[in-house]
Amino acid sequence: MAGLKLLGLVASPFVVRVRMALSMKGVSYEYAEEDLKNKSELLLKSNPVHQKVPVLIHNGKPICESLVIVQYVDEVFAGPPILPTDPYERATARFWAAFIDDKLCPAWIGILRAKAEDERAEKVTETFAAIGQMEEALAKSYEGKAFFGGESIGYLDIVLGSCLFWFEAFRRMYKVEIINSSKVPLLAAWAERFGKSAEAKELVPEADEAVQYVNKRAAAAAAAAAK
Ligand SMILES: N[C@@H](CCC(=O)N[C@@H](CS)C(=O)NCC(=O)O)C(=O)O
Repeated sequence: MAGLKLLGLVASPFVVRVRMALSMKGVSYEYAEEDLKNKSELLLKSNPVHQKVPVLIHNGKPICESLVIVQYVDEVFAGPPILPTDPYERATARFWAAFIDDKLCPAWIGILRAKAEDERAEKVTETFAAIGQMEEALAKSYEGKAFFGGESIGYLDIVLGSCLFWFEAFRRMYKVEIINSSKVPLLAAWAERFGKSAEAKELVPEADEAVQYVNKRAAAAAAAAAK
């Protein structure tokens, strides 16, 4: 679509959310991959506050922050609703999306950034605690539903589902199983359904993408340290 451009990063779960939302609405757009070590002028100008991807630029106007962008896409483009239409269900979905971004994401990203084993162990504990709360949410608020969105994928599914390829990468890299079927059976079953969905198959990268990203960053850091 003319006038719609996404600044992104293939390995970013936050970008994957936006790509899934645009796809659910059947909207086409121009995609530009950013190099976070050498951010484009357009990114710096479009998101001067955080200087992060994703940024969606719609008719020259930037929209920043993945959850805000997904809600914007839902409001602006025709097609199936992404957020629930019922106000209470919408509020509940927003509550859990905020929980994912405020509690779960900092914990699992902390596993990646940890400089020492004890710090990593602390972040693993925090991640399991947050995942445990998501399991309770599934049991209480989403009982009997295939997805958080009901019979099909919706807002919370893309918010959490966009992180799953990183969780698989963690299983391979650190032997940490964030979604373990004996500890969080409902989430594990949901993750399996999500992974098999057409939306996920089309737009969620393989775990290899995350592993390669980590290896590339580690190699760049080692090269910088050796200078
Ligand atoms: N809360 C933001 C997080 C976005 C984010 O952390 N993006 C990362 C890539 S995964 C980024 O652009 N980092 C650049 C930087 O920190 O300099 C959102 O939901 O959009």
